[in-house]
Amino acid sequence: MDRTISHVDMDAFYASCHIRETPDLKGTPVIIGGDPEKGRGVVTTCSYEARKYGIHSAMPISTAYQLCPHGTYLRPDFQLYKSVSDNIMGILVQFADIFQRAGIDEAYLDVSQKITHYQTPYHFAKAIQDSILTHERITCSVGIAPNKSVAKIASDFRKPHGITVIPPDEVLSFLRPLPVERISGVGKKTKQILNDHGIGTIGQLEKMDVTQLERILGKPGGWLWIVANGKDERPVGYRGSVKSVGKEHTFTKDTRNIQDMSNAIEWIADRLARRLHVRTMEFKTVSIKVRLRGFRTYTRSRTLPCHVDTKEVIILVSSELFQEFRGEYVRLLGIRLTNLRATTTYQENLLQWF
Ligand code: TTP
Ligand code: MG
Repeated sequence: MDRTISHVDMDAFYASCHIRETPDLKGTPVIIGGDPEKGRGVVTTCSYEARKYGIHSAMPISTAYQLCPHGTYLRPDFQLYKSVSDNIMGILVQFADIFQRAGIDEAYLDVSQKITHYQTPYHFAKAIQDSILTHERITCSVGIAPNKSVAKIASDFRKPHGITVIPPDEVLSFLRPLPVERISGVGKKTKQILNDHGIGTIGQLEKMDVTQLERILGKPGGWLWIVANGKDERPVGYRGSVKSVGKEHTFTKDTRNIQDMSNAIEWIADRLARRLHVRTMEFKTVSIKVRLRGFRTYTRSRTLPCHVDTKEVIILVSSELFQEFRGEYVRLLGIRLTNLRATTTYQENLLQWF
């Protein structure tokens, strides 16, 4: 059955994060890099206005400065990028049947079901762009195609703030004229080897004999042939070996105040639920860790009848497990979720169990 896959990639991500914090920078050349004051290091990324001056990633800052002395040169702020990224992933996951974060500013979404609720794929892509722009003040580019590698090439096709939709019967005609380096993973070296063999476009890759390609490039040759022929069938999904997610809170002063406890539980549950959502995972076991005054530490767990992913369940179960410690002075409270698995199926509403 045909799938519909979307790849979403933020435009000039690091630069866009700074611009959203300082709106006066909007529409101006903004360059993020190593050590701008001393003119050392390289450009990490830059706004599209800076790209007009010929500035690009990996260029020495000193060269960038010569090209555009009036640009704004900023040091990276990774905490900012991480928090904006988490928020964006939280939005994107809601548009996906299956979600996969693929980097700080990009994600793959299997949208085969969800997209059918929209008038056209274009409207769906526009809804994603509008939602991220409204809530996070960042523009992004969206590709929609029948598989991951084509969706990725498509999202890059009309940057910035672009939408490119490639229906199944247009995959090959879309790919054919593009240079081989548009395929994710084809760097300078691979491009050179292919060019040396007279292969410049994806269309030429498509027509090659796969065994000959493997002779030239080894195993990656076979993979490039699959991509060029629109036959990438990799599923969207989080590939990682996360076994559990947990978070702890240490109170500034030992407390037995019930409100302090429920605030802490709610805060931790919120963080954990978000972490699960960006990975599209669900849990079955909730454990709490309680450290009382005098460093006595206890853990309690409960395994639920089925997998779930909601914050409300984390709060309910943790609060119940905490009951036996009511009245004690608490120093630290932690919650851990285990028995994780990828969310692929419709979730039962577990709240009915309580
Ligand atoms: P990219 O998505 O490759 O680049 P970008 O978002 O800045 O620009 P584009 O509009 O072309 O997508 O990478 C995302 C972020 O990752 C980028 O803002 C900075 C960081 N990055 C590096 O740290 N090193 C690098 O070599 C590249 C390419 C990006
Ligand atoms: Mg990007």
